[in-house]
Amino acid sequence: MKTRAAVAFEAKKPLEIVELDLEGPKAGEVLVEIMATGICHTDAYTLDGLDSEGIFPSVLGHEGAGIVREVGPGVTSVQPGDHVIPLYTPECRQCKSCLSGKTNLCTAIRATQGKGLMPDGTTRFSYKGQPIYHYMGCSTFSNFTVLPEIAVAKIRTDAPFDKACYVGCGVTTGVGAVVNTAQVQVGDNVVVFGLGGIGLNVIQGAKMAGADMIVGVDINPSKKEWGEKFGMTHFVNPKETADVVAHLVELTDGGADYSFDCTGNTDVMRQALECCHRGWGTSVIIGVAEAGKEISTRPFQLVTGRNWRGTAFGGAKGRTDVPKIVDWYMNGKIQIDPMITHVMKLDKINDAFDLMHAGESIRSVVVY
Ligand code: NAD
Ligand code: AHE
Ligand code: ZN
Repeated sequence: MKTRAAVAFEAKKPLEIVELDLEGPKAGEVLVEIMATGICHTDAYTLDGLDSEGIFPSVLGHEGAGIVREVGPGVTSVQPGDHVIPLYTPECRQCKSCLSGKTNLCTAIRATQGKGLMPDGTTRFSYKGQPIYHYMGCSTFSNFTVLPEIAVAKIRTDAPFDKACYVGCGVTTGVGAVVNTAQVQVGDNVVVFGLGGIGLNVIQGAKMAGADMIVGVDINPSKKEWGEKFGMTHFVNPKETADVVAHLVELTDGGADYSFDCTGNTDVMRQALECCHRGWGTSVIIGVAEAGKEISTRPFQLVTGRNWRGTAFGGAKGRTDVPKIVDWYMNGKIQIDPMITHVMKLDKINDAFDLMHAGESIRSVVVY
């Protein structure tokens, strides 16, 4: 079949809207009509050529929601008409990682996914006879996409696609980092670096978990008002603060119980660790750093009891947890609507990247 898609032909170039050829689902795969997709900073990072796994030409996008239109042989868990969210972290429930119960990082298809391929080692997309690669196993910047059955979460049919798509990455990552990875407890003090599409979800997760102080840190002063909408109690602008770490340690009476990096900047990651409380504070890295960057600190920071952790997709097990997070939204436990600042059609998708780089959007969503 044909599908309209925004294709990343080359790094650092705008996406091009073209009609691609799409092969139907093979065994264990499903064809999904994407109804809406968010644009996450990770898409921008890959398009900017900063991802060591970036492959071109490809169809980016990993934060979508849509409807199953066709299933391949052997598919049993979803059927045509089901509403689904594509999962860049699948859940096969059979691999060593899934069976361990210790991680959400399913390994069933990670090797091919990282090469822009379906599990059988081929692509379903092509343009003028040449292969176009998949991205993070999702490729939601195409109106239709093919996904492995284990990489879709079935959600309720009354959830609006233009909001539910955000659960495909930003909401789950931010809220999940708090409730699954850090397991913030009532009364904890939390510091969040970077109040964008992820950081604001960390804030609302911390509020939901009953955190006491929720300190937001951002170099963009307009983020103060944004943080306050979701439960931030204090705001720090590093551009107006001589020693950010010392200031945060004093503000939190000795340091954060939990801090979160939602910037992808390795210098900020160090600050996030070092503002944690001596003896027990834990810093969770969410931000994705550009290829070649490394983190550092004095080992003494760890010797004296600070913990450095990371999280992918908020530690969420996609097929199990994503439908629950959609329920939290539908039941009013978490907010999504105010964070979706811009909605556009596919032909304006490059505007979403410009808005993000200018710090003018929280989330842009493309509606097909
Ligand atoms: P975003 O662009 O919406 O937000 C980034 C925020 O960081 C902005 O508000 C910006 O002003 C702020 N910032 C930049 N430099 C800063 C600094 N030096 N100090 C303080 N604040 C600073 O991006 P996003 O969509 O929220 O994504 C945030 C990061 O999380 C990205 O690196 C993205 O790739 C990553 N991410 C990771 C996961 C995961 O599973 N681990 C999932 C989604 C996104
Ligand atoms: N490909 C990069 C790493 C990118 C990365 O860390 N991705 C996160 C999700 S970001 C979503 O917006 C992730 O899930 N990582 C775990 C995984 O298995 O990819 C690189 O450095 O090569
Ligand atoms: Zn993302």
